[in-house]
Amino acid sequence: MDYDLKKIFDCFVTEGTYLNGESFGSGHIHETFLIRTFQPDNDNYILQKINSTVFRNIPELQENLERVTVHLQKKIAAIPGSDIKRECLQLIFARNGKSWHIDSYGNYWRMFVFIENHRSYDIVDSPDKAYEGGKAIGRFQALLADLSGDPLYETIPSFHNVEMRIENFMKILKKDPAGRVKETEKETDFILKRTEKMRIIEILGREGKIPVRITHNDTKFNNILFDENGKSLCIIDLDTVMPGYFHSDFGDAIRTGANIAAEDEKELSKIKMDINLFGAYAGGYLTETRNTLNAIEKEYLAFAPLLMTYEQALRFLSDYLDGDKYYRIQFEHHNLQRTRAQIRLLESMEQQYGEMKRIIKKLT
Ligand code: ADP
Ligand code: GN1
Ligand code: MG
Repeated sequence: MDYDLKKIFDCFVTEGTYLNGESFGSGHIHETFLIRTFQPDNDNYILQKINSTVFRNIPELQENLERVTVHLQKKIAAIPGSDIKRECLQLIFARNGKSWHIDSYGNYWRMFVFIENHRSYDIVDSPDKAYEGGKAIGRFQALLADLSGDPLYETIPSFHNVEMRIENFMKILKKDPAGRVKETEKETDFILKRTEKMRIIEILGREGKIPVRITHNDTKFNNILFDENGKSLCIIDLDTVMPGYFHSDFGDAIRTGANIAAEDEKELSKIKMDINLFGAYAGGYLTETRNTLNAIEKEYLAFAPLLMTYEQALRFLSDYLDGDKYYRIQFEHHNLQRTRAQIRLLESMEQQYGEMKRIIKKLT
């Protein structure tokens, strides 16, 4: 889709003037563009067309984002030697006084300062990066623990409620809206065999054994930006920062950061969870959170990557059966390929679960 990026950019309050704009990044949700400004000394920007199918209430989404980014900016600015421009996501306001702009087609747009010279990793190539990523997520959770005021809005209701996602999957199976159920019997079987086991975090939450905390909820490893020296810089993609369980963040970062292959790898034999990357991430994460997590949270930490990989397989498969309505896809059977890759990854984790539990026990 072609957009008049300059016209949209001009609706925001910026110092520099528009030079050019191009598609940027590999996110699955929004349409993201890097906007370069004419003046070399001025900031460049990330302009996003917000996915309004996924996020149904954009004023609430943006209010969360404003609160979270301002809170993080204040806290990070107080750390000696910090670089606020690169360590915090910074929203740019539109000329209408809001942090979003609606174009003449009814599309919602928002803008951030572009974090220069960052690196982001779809696949992690060293335990050092995994450790650093773990520390960054742990620190992020700690920084948000004292966010004051009302609870954040639930920008996507029941986002990581796997029981609800299973229920929804059953409905889709019954309805078969895209006529694809028949070709996914093997994958569906795999999912259905594990439904009981995967409910445990929800059950512990309901019993009050695992507390609700402010979590990121989308800790895909490429949402952690690094600097040129391999140090973590900034956590981005804050749309789903809201109340949740720490397990979601730990699990999703391992799902994406300890897999030695791509999230959608076609060649299933290439997919494996690397136990060293797992251990390194967990080590970094626990340096920041060891004193916060309660005993039950710690006990179930090793299970979290299995749960989040299961949930992701379930989500990709549900979307495939639903006719590809949620995730941006690059080719026709992309969501099925993604499902198969996540199933393979979960099998790899299941094989190594004993060792994962031993590592966490040692680290806690
Ligand atoms: P999605 O929800 O679609 O994943 P993100 O907010 O994660 O959207 O943005 C997509 C990609 O754009 C990111 O993976 C990252 O590469 C890039 N990106 C987003 N915000 C910034 C920023 N402030 N500075 C630099 N890159 C960014
Ligand atoms: C989406 O936005 P992005 O691409 O970082 C999704 C995550 C999934 C992920 C799978 C709001 O993440 O929940 O785990 O794709 N984000 C949303 O790659 O649904
Ligand atoms: Mg993202």
